[in-house]
Amino acid sequence: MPPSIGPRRLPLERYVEGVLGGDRVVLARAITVVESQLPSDGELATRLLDALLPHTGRSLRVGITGVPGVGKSTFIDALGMHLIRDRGENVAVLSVDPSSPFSGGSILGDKTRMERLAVEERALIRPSPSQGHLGGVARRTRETILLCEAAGYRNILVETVGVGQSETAVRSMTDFFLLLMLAGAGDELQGIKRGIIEMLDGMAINKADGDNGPKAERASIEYASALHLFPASADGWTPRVLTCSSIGGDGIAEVWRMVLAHRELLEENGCLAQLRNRQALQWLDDLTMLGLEELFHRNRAVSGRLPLLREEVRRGRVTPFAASRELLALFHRQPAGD
Ligand SMILES: Nc1nc2c(ncn2[C@@H]2O[C@H](COP(=O)(O)OP(=O)(O)OP(=O)(O)O)[C@@H](O)[C@H]2O)c(=O)[nH]1
Ligand SMILES: [Mg+2]
Repeated sequence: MPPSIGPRRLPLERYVEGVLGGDRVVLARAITVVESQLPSDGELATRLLDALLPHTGRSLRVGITGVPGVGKSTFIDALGMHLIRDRGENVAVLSVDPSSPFSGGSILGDKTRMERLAVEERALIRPSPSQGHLGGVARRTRETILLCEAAGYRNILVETVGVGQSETAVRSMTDFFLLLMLAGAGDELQGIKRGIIEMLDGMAINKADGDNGPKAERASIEYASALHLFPASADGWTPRVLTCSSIGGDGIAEVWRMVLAHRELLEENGCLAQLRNRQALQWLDDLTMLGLEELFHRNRAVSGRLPLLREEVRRGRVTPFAASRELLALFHRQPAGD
């Protein structure tokens, strides 16, 4: 095995020791390795994850979604402070934001919305990897979850900023999926994709403060009855609807109690182990597909031909079917042709 490659990389053992010892600086550097798109970091990242894997899986992983402005960042700040101050625990906050074109992703700007958490010793806030498409971003978030777990973070909150596919990705790597909603914004459940409703374990109507309080209560009753129209999930859990105020702090502890109740149920009925198995299998599939995709795009023959073929398809001279067959044939002839 060659020693670690590239500038400013530590030897593998230093990362492993540092992460397991909860060293935040080393953890941050380890995350950078895992997020790196440099081929030379790939092997180091794999060995690091292999070494740390036995120390993962013990945290509570919660996915949090909701439309822009619903208060996700403010909610995470309040929940994080509850975990730290009231429960004496620690928390890592990650995000999946494949759409963000800005380096650092949106959570960086969000730190202003997580002002209390941002200065907490026991909180780690990590922005979304800013490059790449959803598959790559999701892969790196999943691996960052594992690094945080190995570093001793007991609670991992993953904010999804995108709407649509990124929810599915986050669902596949978390244990509890929470949707934040507003009372009276949009026409109740109709505005939300049915797919998202089917994925969630809980809903919290945020901004239940001031004049909005009674409206939020009414909305929670409506949402709860609407949720009952969906088939019960196989793990025996019935999604609950609560109200909260991320600014005032009311209801935040109750939301967390719901997450804990869900965890307890899944531990008792054995579904947690199944869930973790499903997550591992999903991870395997994602990694494999991603690896194939990378190989494909790195392939010289493919990348040389692709722009021309795209143009031909655009002009209607070649069918997409024929073009894709040609590309796959090129790839098939020499899969490692880079
Ligand atoms: N009254 C009230 N305002 C809130 C509450 N939670 C958040 N807000 C306000 O709502 C606005 C949006 O909050 P954010 O936390 O940035 O929302 P977000 O969902 O993270 O938004 P994006 O990151 O853009 O998707 C801010 O002005 C917050 O101060 C709440 O519980 N009550
Ligand atoms: Mg936000």
